[in-house]
Amino acid sequence: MIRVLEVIKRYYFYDKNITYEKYGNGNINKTYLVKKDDWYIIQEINLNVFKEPNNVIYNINLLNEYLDNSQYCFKMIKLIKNLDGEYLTRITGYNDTYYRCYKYIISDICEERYLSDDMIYIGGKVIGKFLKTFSGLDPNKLKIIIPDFHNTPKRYECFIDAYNNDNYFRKRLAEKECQYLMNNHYIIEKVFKYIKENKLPLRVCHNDTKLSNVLFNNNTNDSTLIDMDTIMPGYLIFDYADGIRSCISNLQEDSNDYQNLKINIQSFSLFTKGFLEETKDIIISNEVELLVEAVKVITYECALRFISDFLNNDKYFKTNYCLHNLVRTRNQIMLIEKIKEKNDVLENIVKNIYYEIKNNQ
Ligand code: ADP
Ligand code: GN1
Ligand code: MG
Repeated sequence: MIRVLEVIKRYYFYDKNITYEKYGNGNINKTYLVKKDDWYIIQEINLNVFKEPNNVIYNINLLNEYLDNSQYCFKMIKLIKNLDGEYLTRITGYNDTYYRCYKYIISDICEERYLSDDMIYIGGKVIGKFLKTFSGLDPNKLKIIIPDFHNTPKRYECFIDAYNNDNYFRKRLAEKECQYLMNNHYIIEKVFKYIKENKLPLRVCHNDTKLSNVLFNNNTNDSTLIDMDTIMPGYLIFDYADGIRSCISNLQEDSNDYQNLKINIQSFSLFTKGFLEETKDIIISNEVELLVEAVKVITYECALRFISDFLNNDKYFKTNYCLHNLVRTRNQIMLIEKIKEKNDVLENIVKNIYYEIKNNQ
């Protein structure tokens, strides 16, 4: 925490009455809320995850520059420079640490993170609008921040390695879940066949579109997409899918009450409607065809990532207790099962919404 004060001193808003506290429930970076007359967010970048913080800043600024010269009105967070005119503040010491700063954005979200129907619809629109806004920007101009981020077959290989090595003797606690994931590998086949055959366009994607990364404010244009660390070339279907994954369950992603997990079809419809209304002019039929498949893939991928981290002794995601990543895995496995049960219903909803939107054009 002492380092945070050192960081704050490097910004124009510092004075001796300033206060700061830990903030937010992101799984990766350390976030602090800084309060003076105005509020600010200071974040320590997780160097274990983001090996090249300069590349993260490069991508965020590239998108902001593109946006400034485009016809679209889209709200993205803007970085604040420190007193040396830099976007990254480096604190040297036994371990160097990197920080960045944003203005605090006031939003409608409450403590329990309850999402109303309106928010879910707007969430779909914000993520869809992001994809549309940057559809004219060549994704190859972006730096690759985390290679193979949504390469689920690679994630599967890492899981199998962690399982076989069992370096931390945790496999015995997760045998049932590991077997489930091995038996369900087929979930990813169709989507990755299309990717291998180049049937999906590479786009500028956000890649981390769970709805806690949207700050809601009444309508689409006033809501802000945050957590831009994983902006990279990617596939539209995964940005859709992770948004859906995060809003169709009645439970938080790490709830231990997963036996009572249910999915909300109304939330699925609302998010899909918002998303397709915004992407209708850019989305291609192969992408529409794979939307529901992608929801299963991304949920399966999350389960793989959580269990791999559990087997590797929790080095990646923040955890609050020993079985946290295992509970997250069980929760995602239950979500996969519920999505499978309703697969045909969900496919029909996507088809109907898409054709309705296209026919009204
Ligand atoms: P992580 O990579 O750890 O998820 P995020 O960038 O998503 O980090 O930030 C964590 C949380 O902090 C967010 O979910 C949000 O609640 C809050 N947050 C981050 N940036 C801002 C901001 N500029 N204004 C308001 N809240 C913010
Ligand atoms: C992480 O940073 P956060 O909490 O928004 C993770 C996502 C996972 C998500 C699961 C860079 O997102 O990929 O889907 O946790 N981000 C990174 O909750 O790995
Ligand atoms: Mg986040």
